[in-house]
Amino acid sequence: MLGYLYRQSDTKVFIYLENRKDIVLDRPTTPIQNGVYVYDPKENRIVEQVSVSIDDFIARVDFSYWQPMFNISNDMKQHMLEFAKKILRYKLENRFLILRSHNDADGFGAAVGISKIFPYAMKIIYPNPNYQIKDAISDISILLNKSNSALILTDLGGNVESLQALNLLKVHGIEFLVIDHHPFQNPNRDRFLISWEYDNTGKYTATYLTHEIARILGYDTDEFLHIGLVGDKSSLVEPTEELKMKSIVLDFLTSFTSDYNFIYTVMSNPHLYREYEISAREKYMEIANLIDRHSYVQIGKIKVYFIDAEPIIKRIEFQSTGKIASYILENAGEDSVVVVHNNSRYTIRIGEGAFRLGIDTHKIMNSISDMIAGGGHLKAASFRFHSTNRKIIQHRILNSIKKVLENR
Ligand SMILES: [Mn+2]
Repeated sequence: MLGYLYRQSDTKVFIYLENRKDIVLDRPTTPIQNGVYVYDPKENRIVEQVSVSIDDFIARVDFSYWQPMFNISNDMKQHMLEFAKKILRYKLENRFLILRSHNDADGFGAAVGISKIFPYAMKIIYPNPNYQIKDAISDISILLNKSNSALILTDLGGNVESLQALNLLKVHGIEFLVIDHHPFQNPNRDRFLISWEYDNTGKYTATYLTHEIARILGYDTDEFLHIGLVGDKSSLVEPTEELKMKSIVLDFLTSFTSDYNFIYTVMSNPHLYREYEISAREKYMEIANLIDRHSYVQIGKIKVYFIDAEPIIKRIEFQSTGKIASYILENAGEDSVVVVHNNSRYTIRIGEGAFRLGIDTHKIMNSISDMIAGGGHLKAASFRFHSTNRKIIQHRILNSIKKVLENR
Protein backbone atom coordinates (compact mmCIF):
# COMPACT_ATOMS: atom_id res chain seq x y z
CA MET A 1 0.00 0.00 0.00
CA LEU A 2 1.13 3.55 -0.68
CA GLY A 3 1.12 6.44 1.75
CA TYR A 4 1.90 10.13 1.39
CA LEU A 5 4.30 11.51 3.99
CA TYR A 6 3.02 15.08 4.21
CA ARG A 7 4.43 16.41 7.45
CA GLN A 8 7.23 15.74 9.92
CA SER A 9 8.27 16.88 13.35
CA ASP A 10 11.47 16.14 15.28
CA THR A 11 10.17 12.75 16.36
CA LYS A 12 7.14 11.91 14.21
CA VAL A 13 6.09 11.58 10.59
CA PHE A 14 2.49 12.09 9.42
CA ILE A 15 1.26 9.88 6.61
CA TYR A 16 -2.00 9.75 4.68
CA LEU A 17 -2.58 6.25 3.32
CA GLU A 18 -4.29 5.44 0.05
CA ASN A 19 -7.00 3.59 2.00
CA ARG A 20 -7.95 6.99 3.55
CA LYS A 21 -6.29 6.51 6.91
CA ASP A 22 -4.25 9.28 8.49
CA ILE A 23 -1.45 7.83 10.65
CA VAL A 24 1.47 9.04 12.75
CA LEU A 25 4.71 7.01 12.96
CA ASP A 26 8.01 7.47 14.76
CA ARG A 27 10.44 9.34 12.59
CA PRO A 28 13.27 7.22 11.14
CA THR A 29 16.76 8.22 12.29
CA THR A 30 17.95 8.81 8.74
CA PRO A 31 16.91 12.02 6.93
CA ILE A 32 13.58 11.68 5.20
CA GLN A 33 11.70 13.66 2.56
CA ASN A 34 8.02 14.37 2.09
CA GLY A 35 6.45 12.35 -0.72
CA VAL A 36 4.99 8.94 -1.56
CA TYR A 37 6.23 5.82 0.25
CA VAL A 38 5.48 2.15 0.23
CA TYR A 39 3.84 1.38 3.57
CA ASP A 40 3.86 -2.04 5.23
CA PRO A 41 0.64 -2.37 7.30
CA LYS A 42 1.82 -5.54 9.08
CA GLU A 43 5.01 -3.92 10.34
CA ASN A 44 3.34 -0.52 10.56
CA ARG A 45 6.28 1.24 8.92
CA ILE A 46 7.28 2.90 5.69
CA VAL A 47 9.58 0.82 3.52
CA GLU A 48 10.90 3.06 0.74
CA GLN A 49 10.13 6.22 -1.17
CA VAL A 50 8.69 5.74 -4.65
CA SER A 51 8.40 8.19 -7.50
CA VAL A 52 4.66 8.82 -7.70
CA SER A 53 3.31 12.34 -8.27
CA ILE A 54 0.80 13.95 -5.91
CA ASP A 55 -1.83 13.79 -8.68
CA ASP A 56 -1.23 10.10 -9.25
CA PHE A 57 -1.39 9.44 -5.53
CA ILE A 58 -4.74 11.25 -5.18
CA ALA A 59 -6.00 9.33 -8.23
CA ARG A 60 -5.19 6.06 -6.41
CA VAL A 61 -7.24 6.95 -3.35
CA ASP A 62 -10.50 5.05 -3.60
CA PHE A 63 -13.51 7.32 -3.06
CA SER A 64 -16.03 4.96 -4.61
CA TYR A 65 -17.00 3.57 -1.21
CA TRP A 66 -18.43 6.96 -0.16
CA GLN A 67 -22.15 7.13 0.54
CA PRO A 68 -23.38 10.56 1.70
CA MET A 69 -24.95 10.73 5.18
CA PHE A 70 -28.06 12.35 3.75
CA ASN A 71 -29.80 12.28 0.42
CA ILE A 72 -28.05 14.69 -1.99
CA SER A 73 -28.26 15.17 -5.75
CA ASN A 74 -25.63 13.66 -8.04
CA ASP A 75 -24.46 17.13 -9.06
CA MET A 76 -23.89 18.10 -5.45
CA LYS A 77 -22.19 14.77 -4.79
CA GLN A 78 -19.83 15.40 -7.68
CA HIS A 79 -19.06 18.92 -6.47
CA MET A 80 -18.30 17.70 -2.95
CA LEU A 81 -15.99 15.02 -4.27
CA GLU A 82 -14.07 17.63 -6.28
CA PHE A 83 -13.72 19.71 -3.13
CA ALA A 84 -12.61 16.74 -1.06
CA LYS A 85 -9.83 16.03 -3.57
CA LYS A 86 -8.77 19.67 -3.61
CA ILE A 87 -8.69 19.73 0.18
CA LEU A 88 -6.72 16.47 0.29
CA ARG A 89 -4.20 18.12 -2.02
CA TYR A 90 -3.87 21.08 0.39
CA LYS A 91 -3.22 18.57 3.14
CA LEU A 92 -0.62 16.55 1.26
CA GLU A 93 1.10 19.76 0.17
CA ASN A 94 1.35 20.55 3.89
CA ARG A 95 0.04 24.05 3.33
CA PHE A 96 -0.02 26.59 6.10
CA LEU A 97 -3.76 27.15 6.51
CA ILE A 98 -5.95 29.84 7.98
CA LEU A 99 -9.48 28.56 8.63
CA ARG A 100 -12.06 31.24 9.23
CA SER A 101 -15.52 30.18 10.27
CA HIS A 102 -18.67 32.10 11.12
CA ASN A 103 -19.36 32.68 14.83
CA ASP A 104 -22.48 30.65 15.40
CA ALA A 105 -23.32 27.01 16.08
CA ASP A 106 -23.25 26.04 12.40
CA GLY A 107 -20.05 27.99 11.79
CA PHE A 108 -18.35 26.33 14.74
CA GLY A 109 -19.58 22.90 13.66
CA ALA A 110 -18.12 23.62 10.23
CA ALA A 111 -14.79 24.54 11.85
CA VAL A 112 -14.82 21.24 13.75
CA GLY A 113 -15.41 19.32 10.51
CA ILE A 114 -12.59 20.96 8.59
CA SER A 115 -10.26 20.75 11.60
CA LYS A 116 -10.47 16.96 11.47
CA ILE A 117 -8.51 17.22 8.23
CA PHE A 118 -6.28 20.12 9.33
CA PRO A 119 -5.73 19.85 13.09
CA TYR A 120 -2.65 22.11 12.88
CA ALA A 121 -4.30 24.97 11.00
CA MET A 122 -4.74 28.45 12.41
CA LYS A 123 -8.43 28.58 13.33
CA ILE A 124 -10.41 31.77 13.76
CA ILE A 125 -14.07 32.07 14.69
CA TYR A 126 -15.20 35.11 12.78
CA PRO A 127 -17.96 37.51 13.86
CA ASN A 128 -19.38 38.24 10.42
CA PRO A 129 -20.91 36.25 7.55
CA ASN A 130 -19.23 38.72 5.18
CA TYR A 131 -15.48 38.51 4.70
CA GLN A 132 -14.14 42.00 5.36
CA ILE A 133 -11.34 43.79 3.54
CA LYS A 134 -9.49 44.58 6.77
CA ASP A 135 -9.35 40.88 7.62
CA ALA A 136 -8.38 39.94 4.08
CA ILE A 137 -5.38 42.29 4.35
CA SER A 138 -4.42 40.75 7.67
CA ASP A 139 -4.73 37.21 6.22
CA ILE A 140 -2.85 38.12 3.06
CA SER A 141 0.07 39.55 5.02
CA ILE A 142 0.34 36.36 7.07
CA LEU A 143 -0.15 33.97 4.15
CA LEU A 144 2.35 35.75 1.89
CA ASN A 145 5.04 35.14 4.50
CA LYS A 146 4.63 31.39 4.03
CA SER A 147 5.87 29.70 0.88
CA ASN A 148 2.93 27.32 0.78
CA SER A 149 -0.35 28.57 2.19
CA ALA A 150 -4.13 28.78 1.73
CA LEU A 151 -7.29 30.16 3.30
CA ILE A 152 -10.58 28.32 3.80
CA LEU A 153 -13.77 30.18 4.76
CA THR A 154 -16.67 28.16 6.14
CA ASP A 155 -20.25 29.33 6.77
CA LEU A 156 -19.13 32.73 5.55
CA GLY A 157 -17.89 34.35 2.35
CA GLY A 158 -20.62 32.99 0.06
CA ASN A 159 -22.20 36.36 -0.67
CA VAL A 160 -21.64 39.44 -2.84
CA GLU A 161 -20.55 41.45 0.21
CA SER A 162 -17.42 39.25 0.46
CA LEU A 163 -16.35 39.42 -3.18
CA GLN A 164 -14.18 42.52 -2.90
CA ALA A 165 -12.15 41.04 -0.05
CA LEU A 166 -11.89 37.68 -1.84
CA ASN A 167 -10.73 39.49 -4.95
CA LEU A 168 -7.77 40.87 -2.98
CA LEU A 169 -6.69 37.28 -2.27
CA LYS A 170 -6.87 36.56 -5.98
CA VAL A 171 -4.79 39.62 -6.82
CA HIS A 172 -2.08 38.30 -4.50
CA GLY A 173 -2.30 34.80 -5.95
CA ILE A 174 -3.41 33.28 -2.65
CA GLU A 175 -5.19 29.93 -2.73
CA PHE A 176 -8.61 30.00 -1.09
CA LEU A 177 -11.84 28.01 -0.82
CA VAL A 178 -15.31 29.07 0.33
CA ILE A 179 -17.71 26.47 1.79
CA ASP A 180 -21.13 27.97 2.51
CA HIS A 181 -24.87 27.35 2.23
CA HIS A 182 -26.29 30.86 1.91
CA PRO A 183 -28.11 32.13 -1.20
CA PHE A 184 -25.43 33.05 -3.71
CA GLN A 185 -24.90 32.55 -7.43
CA ASN A 186 -21.66 30.58 -7.55
CA PRO A 187 -19.02 32.70 -9.34
CA ASN A 188 -16.47 29.87 -9.62
CA ARG A 189 -17.14 26.23 -8.79
CA ASP A 190 -13.43 25.50 -8.32
CA ARG A 191 -13.25 27.84 -5.34
CA PHE A 192 -16.84 27.97 -4.03
CA LEU A 193 -18.88 25.06 -2.72
CA ILE A 194 -22.31 26.61 -2.14
CA SER A 195 -24.95 24.03 -1.24
CA TRP A 196 -27.73 26.59 -1.88
CA GLU A 197 -27.15 25.89 -5.58
CA TYR A 198 -28.53 22.40 -5.00
CA ASP A 199 -31.12 23.11 -2.32
CA ASN A 200 -32.53 26.56 -1.67
CA THR A 201 -33.74 25.79 1.87
CA GLY A 202 -30.14 25.93 3.10
CA LYS A 203 -30.54 22.66 5.00
CA TYR A 204 -27.17 21.37 3.80
CA THR A 205 -25.47 23.69 6.24
CA ALA A 206 -21.76 24.48 6.39
CA THR A 207 -21.38 21.99 9.25
CA TYR A 208 -22.83 19.27 7.06
CA LEU A 209 -20.57 20.17 4.14
CA THR A 210 -17.29 20.06 6.08
CA HIS A 211 -18.22 16.93 8.02
CA GLU A 212 -19.18 15.17 4.81
CA ILE A 213 -15.91 16.20 3.16
CA ALA A 214 -14.03 14.92 6.20
CA ARG A 215 -15.95 11.64 5.88
CA ILE A 216 -15.03 11.37 2.20
CA LEU A 217 -11.40 11.60 3.29
CA GLY A 218 -11.82 8.90 5.94
CA TYR A 219 -12.44 10.87 9.16
CA ASP A 220 -15.27 10.19 11.62
CA THR A 221 -18.02 12.69 12.34
CA ASP A 222 -19.04 13.61 15.88
CA GLU A 223 -21.69 15.36 17.93
CA PHE A 224 -20.80 18.79 16.50
CA LEU A 225 -22.34 17.66 13.20
CA HIS A 226 -25.74 17.50 14.87
CA ILE A 227 -25.25 20.61 17.02
CA GLY A 228 -24.34 22.65 13.94
CA LEU A 229 -27.30 21.35 11.91
CA VAL A 230 -29.71 22.08 14.77
CA GLY A 231 -28.16 25.55 15.21
CA ASP A 232 -29.23 26.48 11.68
CA LYS A 233 -32.59 24.68 11.99
CA SER A 234 -31.74 22.20 9.27
CA SER A 235 -34.51 19.71 8.56
CA LEU A 236 -31.88 16.95 8.24
CA VAL A 237 -31.88 16.24 11.98
CA GLU A 238 -34.38 15.97 14.81
CA PRO A 239 -33.75 18.87 17.22
CA THR A 240 -33.63 17.29 20.69
CA GLU A 241 -33.64 19.57 23.76
CA GLU A 242 -30.02 18.66 24.46
CA LEU A 243 -28.87 19.53 20.93
CA LYS A 244 -30.83 22.79 21.01
CA MET A 245 -29.24 23.78 24.30
CA LYS A 246 -25.77 22.91 23.03
CA SER A 247 -26.30 25.01 19.91
CA ILE A 248 -27.42 27.91 22.13
CA VAL A 249 -24.31 27.56 24.30
CA LEU A 250 -22.20 27.55 21.13
CA ASP A 251 -23.97 30.68 19.89
CA PHE A 252 -23.24 32.23 23.26
CA LEU A 253 -19.56 31.28 23.42
CA THR A 254 -18.82 32.22 19.81
CA SER A 255 -20.30 35.67 20.49
CA PHE A 256 -17.58 36.48 22.98
CA THR A 257 -14.38 34.77 21.79
CA SER A 258 -12.79 33.93 18.45
CA ASP A 259 -10.64 31.20 20.03
CA TYR A 260 -11.55 27.82 18.55
CA ASN A 261 -9.58 25.73 21.04
CA PHE A 262 -11.13 27.43 24.04
CA ILE A 263 -14.67 26.86 22.76
CA TYR A 264 -13.90 23.25 21.82
CA THR A 265 -12.48 22.61 25.30
CA VAL A 266 -15.52 24.08 27.04
CA MET A 267 -17.96 22.13 24.86
CA SER A 268 -16.09 18.86 25.40
CA ASN A 269 -15.69 19.14 29.18
CA PRO A 270 -18.98 18.39 31.01
CA HIS A 271 -18.05 20.47 34.09
CA LEU A 272 -17.07 23.54 32.09
CA TYR A 273 -20.06 23.05 29.80
CA ARG A 274 -22.49 23.12 32.75
CA GLU A 275 -21.05 26.44 33.95
CA TYR A 276 -21.39 28.09 30.57
CA GLU A 277 -24.82 26.59 30.04
CA ILE A 278 -25.94 28.46 33.15
CA SER A 279 -24.43 31.72 31.89
CA ALA A 280 -25.96 31.27 28.43
CA ARG A 281 -29.40 30.58 29.91
CA GLU A 282 -29.15 33.76 31.98
CA LYS A 283 -28.20 35.92 28.99
CA TYR A 284 -30.99 34.49 26.90
CA MET A 285 -33.46 34.94 29.76
CA GLU A 286 -32.57 38.63 29.72
CA ILE A 287 -33.47 38.76 26.04
CA ALA A 288 -36.73 36.93 26.73
CA ASN A 289 -37.55 39.38 29.53
CA LEU A 290 -36.87 42.36 27.28
CA ILE A 291 -39.30 41.13 24.63
CA ASP A 292 -42.10 40.74 27.16
CA ARG A 293 -42.28 44.51 27.21
CA HIS A 294 -42.49 44.75 23.43
CA SER A 295 -45.88 44.59 21.83
CA TYR A 296 -46.69 42.67 18.72
CA VAL A 297 -49.20 43.20 15.96
CA GLN A 298 -51.76 40.43 15.59
CA ILE A 299 -52.91 39.58 12.07
CA GLY A 300 -55.33 36.64 12.15
CA LYS A 301 -53.53 34.02 14.20
CA ILE A 302 -50.09 35.40 13.33
CA LYS A 303 -48.15 37.60 15.75
CA VAL A 304 -45.70 40.01 14.14
CA TYR A 305 -42.99 41.23 16.52
CA PHE A 306 -41.02 44.37 15.71
CA ILE A 307 -38.07 44.57 18.03
CA ASP A 308 -35.40 47.22 18.37
CA ALA A 309 -32.20 45.34 19.16
CA GLU A 310 -30.17 48.43 20.13
CA PRO A 311 -31.15 48.45 23.82
CA ILE A 312 -30.61 44.67 24.00
CA ILE A 313 -27.17 45.01 22.43
CA LYS A 314 -26.27 47.88 24.76
CA ARG A 315 -27.47 46.08 27.84
CA ILE A 316 -26.09 42.59 27.36
CA GLU A 317 -23.39 43.14 24.71
CA PHE A 318 -24.95 40.55 22.48
CA GLN A 319 -24.03 41.83 19.04
CA SER A 320 -25.80 39.61 16.56
CA THR A 321 -29.34 40.59 15.51
CA GLY A 322 -29.59 37.14 13.91
CA LYS A 323 -29.01 35.33 17.21
CA ILE A 324 -31.40 37.67 19.01
CA ALA A 325 -34.10 37.11 16.35
CA SER A 326 -33.71 33.32 16.44
CA TYR A 327 -33.97 33.22 20.18
CA ILE A 328 -37.00 35.50 20.28
CA LEU A 329 -38.76 33.32 17.70
CA GLU A 330 -38.03 30.30 19.84
CA ASN A 331 -39.85 32.02 22.72
CA ALA A 332 -42.62 33.64 20.70
CA GLY A 333 -43.86 30.37 19.23
CA GLU A 334 -44.34 29.02 15.72
CA ASP A 335 -47.22 31.31 14.71
CA SER A 336 -44.94 34.31 14.82
CA VAL A 337 -42.91 36.49 12.53
CA VAL A 338 -39.99 38.17 14.28
CA VAL A 339 -38.52 41.31 12.79
CA VAL A 340 -35.48 42.63 14.64
CA HIS A 341 -33.56 45.74 13.70
CA ASN A 342 -30.60 47.76 14.82
CA ASN A 343 -29.63 51.10 13.28
CA SER A 344 -28.73 49.71 9.87
CA ARG A 345 -29.91 46.12 9.56
CA TYR A 346 -33.13 44.13 9.73
CA THR A 347 -33.26 40.42 10.50
CA ILE A 348 -36.43 38.41 9.88
CA ARG A 349 -37.34 34.98 11.22
CA ILE A 350 -40.51 33.20 10.10
CA GLY A 351 -42.09 30.69 12.47
CA GLU A 352 -43.11 27.26 11.14
CA GLY A 353 -46.83 28.02 11.52
CA ALA A 354 -46.56 31.36 9.72
CA PHE A 355 -44.54 29.69 6.98
CA ARG A 356 -47.23 27.06 6.46
CA LEU A 357 -49.73 29.90 5.88
CA GLY A 358 -47.56 31.14 3.02
CA ILE A 359 -45.55 33.86 4.73
CA ASP A 360 -41.89 33.93 3.75
CA THR A 361 -38.99 36.40 3.77
CA HIS A 362 -38.91 36.67 -0.02
CA LYS A 363 -42.49 37.95 -0.19
CA ILE A 364 -41.76 40.36 2.64
CA MET A 365 -38.56 41.64 1.06
CA ASN A 366 -40.19 42.01 -2.36
CA SER A 367 -42.57 44.53 -0.80
CA ILE A 368 -39.64 46.74 0.26
CA SER A 369 -37.07 45.89 -2.41
CA ASP A 370 -36.67 49.57 -3.38
CA MET A 371 -35.34 50.41 0.09
CA ILE A 372 -33.13 47.49 1.10
CA ALA A 373 -30.07 45.43 0.17
CA GLY A 374 -29.67 41.86 1.32
CA GLY A 375 -31.18 38.41 1.14
CA GLY A 376 -31.53 35.03 2.74
CA HIS A 377 -33.49 31.84 2.97
CA LEU A 378 -37.28 31.63 2.97
CA LYS A 379 -37.50 31.43 6.76
CA ALA A 380 -34.50 33.56 7.73
CA ALA A 381 -33.11 36.64 6.06
CA SER A 382 -31.35 39.87 6.80
CA PHE A 383 -30.93 43.13 4.93
CA ARG A 384 -29.49 46.62 5.27
CA PHE A 385 -31.68 49.71 5.27
CA HIS A 386 -31.51 53.43 5.94
CA SER A 387 -32.87 54.36 9.35
CA THR A 388 -35.04 57.17 7.92
CA ASN A 389 -37.10 54.50 6.13
CA ARG A 390 -37.82 52.41 9.21
CA LYS A 391 -41.48 53.42 9.68
CA ILE A 392 -42.43 52.92 6.04
CA ILE A 393 -40.56 49.58 5.92
CA GLN A 394 -42.48 48.27 8.94
CA HIS A 395 -45.74 49.49 7.45
CA ARG A 396 -45.08 47.66 4.20
CA ILE A 397 -43.94 44.49 5.99
CA LEU A 398 -47.26 44.37 7.84
CA ASN A 399 -49.19 44.96 4.63
CA SER A 400 -47.33 42.22 2.78
CA ILE A 401 -48.16 39.74 5.58
CA LYS A 402 -51.81 40.87 5.57
CA LYS A 403 -51.97 40.33 1.82
CA VAL A 404 -50.62 36.77 2.09
CA LEU A 405 -53.15 35.89 4.78
CA GLU A 406 -56.09 37.51 2.92
CA ASN A 407 -55.30 35.68 -0.31
CA ARG A 408 -55.44 32.26 1.24
MN1 LIG B 1 -24.82 28.45 8.65
